[in-house]
Amino acid sequence: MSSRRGFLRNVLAGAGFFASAKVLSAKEMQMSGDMPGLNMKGKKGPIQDHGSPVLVETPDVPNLPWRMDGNVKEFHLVAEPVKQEIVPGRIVDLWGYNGSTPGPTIQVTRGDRVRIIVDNHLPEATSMHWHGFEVPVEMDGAPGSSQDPIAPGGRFVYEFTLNQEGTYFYHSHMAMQEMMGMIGAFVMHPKDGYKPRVDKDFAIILQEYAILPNITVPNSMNMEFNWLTFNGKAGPATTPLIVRHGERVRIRLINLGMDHHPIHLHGHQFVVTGTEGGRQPESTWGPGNTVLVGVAQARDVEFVANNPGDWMLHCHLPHHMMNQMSSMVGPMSRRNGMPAGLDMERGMGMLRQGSATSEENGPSLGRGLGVGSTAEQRMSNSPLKAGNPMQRQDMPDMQQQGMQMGKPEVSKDANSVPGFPQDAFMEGPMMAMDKMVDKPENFGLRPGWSGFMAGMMTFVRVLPQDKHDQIMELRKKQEGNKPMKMDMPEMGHKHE
Ligand SMILES: [Cu+2]
Repeated sequence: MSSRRGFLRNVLAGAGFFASAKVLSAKEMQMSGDMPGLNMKGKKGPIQDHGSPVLVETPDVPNLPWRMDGNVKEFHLVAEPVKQEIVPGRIVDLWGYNGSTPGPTIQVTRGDRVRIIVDNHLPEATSMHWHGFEVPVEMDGAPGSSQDPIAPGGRFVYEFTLNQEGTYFYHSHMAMQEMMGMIGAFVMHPKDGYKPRVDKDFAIILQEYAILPNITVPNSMNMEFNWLTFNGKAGPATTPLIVRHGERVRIRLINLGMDHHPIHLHGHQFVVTGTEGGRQPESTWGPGNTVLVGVAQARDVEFVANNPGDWMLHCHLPHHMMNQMSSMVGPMSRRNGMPAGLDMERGMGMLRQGSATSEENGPSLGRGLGVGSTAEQRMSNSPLKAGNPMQRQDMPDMQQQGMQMGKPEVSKDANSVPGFPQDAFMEGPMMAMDKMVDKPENFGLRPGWSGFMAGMMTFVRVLPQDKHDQIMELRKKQEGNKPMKMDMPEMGHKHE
């Protein structure tokens, strides 16, 4: 049996794993593209450290499989509408690739000749840009100037040789399509690993959407956002990064949206080792624990996971640590609530009549979720009723599904305190849904943890060997229950 590490080397060397496969349909690719445990190399593998890089894991996002055509690594991306569950029960209409947004992660090795077939299954034209790639201009994907846009139902075949390494990404070059989710990670591995080598390598794509509570389609015109995601999931639905105590870890952060995100890690200092332009010289690495990932940028951070525990990793903008934020929803969701100036639609900058550039809409369009709007008045959200006002009799389903509906902790004079309520009703035991987001990676977290996770939040779980292995076992078991899974660690098995 070949070691996982040996296997990984084969994968990275393009050993033609899919040599016998035809170009897969989007659905098949989605299934086969999920490569569980690929990067779970044994710590004591038989092969000594020769510096070969570890495969990147993108939690909640599959890897894109390829086939070898001669010496060309051939990938297939389908631009298409996707339905995505960003938190339990919240399924939204986004656009992405191969059934997912972010699209599947592409991984190649420096020097690879790469072909990417892009099919457009969107109702409008698109174009694929390879962000930061040093490729011939006709492969750049700039619509109108370097190529004709890809018509609906059309195809464009990109092909180039890559002599770069680092954290890159691909995205539609239609601006509004970017805001519908059309991006994916593109990792270019060096031929030999970097020193010091990392044991775990993760990628996280930062995205944001403005979606009214009562509909499923993002308002890509909006300037403020109420759904903030890591790899297409908002906390607590994000999947924690699982590492062993003592391992060296790399996290590749990629941002495509309207905001810059200061990403903060608890319990550790890290160094920024790379940007969207590749690896930085070691002489530039300085310690930090928060890295600002600007729009269209990538940042690689590395650290030694020397502090055991379940550590938060999150964007530190307060509004980016919340879900479905909208100043109008609270008051409007309660009977006898006080008027708060605007209804939800207008509060979120949605058009009710007229055009986007009309006199009445032009100046204010897209300006926010109601906060700061001219009609906003100073007031508390609404008086609390006697008894338990947050007992959600209207949501029996949620409770059956495991939403924990406990009593919020509120002081007796709460209503007389200006500013109340703030976090009491946005976070905490009221919003816990541990069971609804149950998965191996969450195993053993403190009960009620999920009530405090929202938006761009996840964990780096620095675990002792036995706990780590336990989670990996659970993960393996769960993968075993999935249909059409690929048994990646055992190279003898063929794709079904
Ligand atoms: Cu942020």
